[in-house]
Amino acid sequence: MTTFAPPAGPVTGALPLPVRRRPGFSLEGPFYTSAEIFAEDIDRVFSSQWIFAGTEAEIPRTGDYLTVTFGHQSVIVIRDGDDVRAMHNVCRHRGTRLLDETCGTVGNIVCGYHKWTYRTNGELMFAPAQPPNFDKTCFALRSVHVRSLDGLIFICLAADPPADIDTVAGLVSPYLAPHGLKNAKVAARSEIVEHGNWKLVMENNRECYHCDNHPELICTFFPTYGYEPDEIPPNLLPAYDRFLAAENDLHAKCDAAGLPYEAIEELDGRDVGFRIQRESLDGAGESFSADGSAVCRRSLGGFTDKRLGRLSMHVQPNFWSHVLSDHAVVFSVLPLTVSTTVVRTTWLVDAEAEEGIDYDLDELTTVWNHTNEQDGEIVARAQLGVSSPAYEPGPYAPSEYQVEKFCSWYIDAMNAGEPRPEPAGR
Ligand code: 3BY
Ligand code: FES
Repeated sequence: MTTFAPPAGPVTGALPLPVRRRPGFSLEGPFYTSAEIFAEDIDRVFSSQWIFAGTEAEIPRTGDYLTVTFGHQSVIVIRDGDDVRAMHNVCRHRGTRLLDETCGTVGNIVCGYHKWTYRTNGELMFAPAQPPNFDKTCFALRSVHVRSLDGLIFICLAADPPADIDTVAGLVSPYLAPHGLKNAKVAARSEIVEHGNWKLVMENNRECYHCDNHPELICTFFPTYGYEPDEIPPNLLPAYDRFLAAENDLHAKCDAAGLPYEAIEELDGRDVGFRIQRESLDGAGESFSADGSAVCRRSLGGFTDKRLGRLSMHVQPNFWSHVLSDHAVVFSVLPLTVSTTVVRTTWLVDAEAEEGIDYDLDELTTVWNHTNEQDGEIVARAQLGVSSPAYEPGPYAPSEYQVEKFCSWYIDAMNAGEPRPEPAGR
């Protein structure tokens, strides 16, 4: 638990360390508006902790790659045979950015400037017109630590990444493995730029206090998310009754199928703050759709029962996901500038599922496309408000406890993180 020392004044200019906040209250304005704090966010948080990069399903064949770009960092995540590798997107000749696209396929990685050419394992294989004694082995791309949690790829740029990831991998595997995400297929991707600081994007995701802004989502996502039973507001009591009945049904199914559903929640106080839980969905209980029925005819994981709710996983600082019986939707949040943030959404279906036969792309993506757009507007308005001199931190409601945990994790990460860490590898 952070001990609250009243801030001496607003945090301005160079970052005074340790950073502080008032527990239970939103962060002070400069955390969302200061270029100096943004630079520290990139170095102390995004370059020091494990961050979500994408899914193995996006890079099934050797040479398939993703780029993950945040602040001044850019990383290539690439398939190399059975391995997933990650390396800085920085040429070892004179530093040029190597790959510009967010995803694609290469035979080798060729720098556009002077054609230094790297294998998919990062080794330099060709550097034109160098002297005979030039030692290519000294100029492999700088590697970045990478871990796949049952198909969800996390990277860490620190030389010595938090070891916590192994514990978390073990805890979440029984939940994730049955869905076979590694062998899923990408049905759709979207990338939007939200006009707000990345922390506003994450804080918004961590609560459902605002969920009446999401008419499509709350057709199936119970808006009682985050509330204790005795805190349910009167207008949500009918939904809560449906939720309790749906939970009973789900737990019976999961017990019969041997699927874990209990929440594991360690969102702060450890390096890899995370939460995983299987929860029921409203309506038909199968998927994100207007009536809750499945939007893909093929099951993701070979389940015969479609009414398996949503397996949801959150990892600090930049990830959330929902894995359903018919598809999965995963999100990554990548800070671009102090007031702009990329939100990537990827929809996965079974590898054998065929568009137009098993699923309709619009039906599959409509709920989260609408929800993302609505959240983008919320975040832009939040950024405007916190940028005003009139803004002062306000109190979180009890159902916003995961926003509190996010902020607590963030403050701890800022205070623990190393400024400008040396990249791992050679
Ligand atoms: O985890 C999620 O995706 C949801 C969506 C709305 C609020 N949040 C808790
Ligand atoms: Fe890449 Fe010269 S900077 S080959």
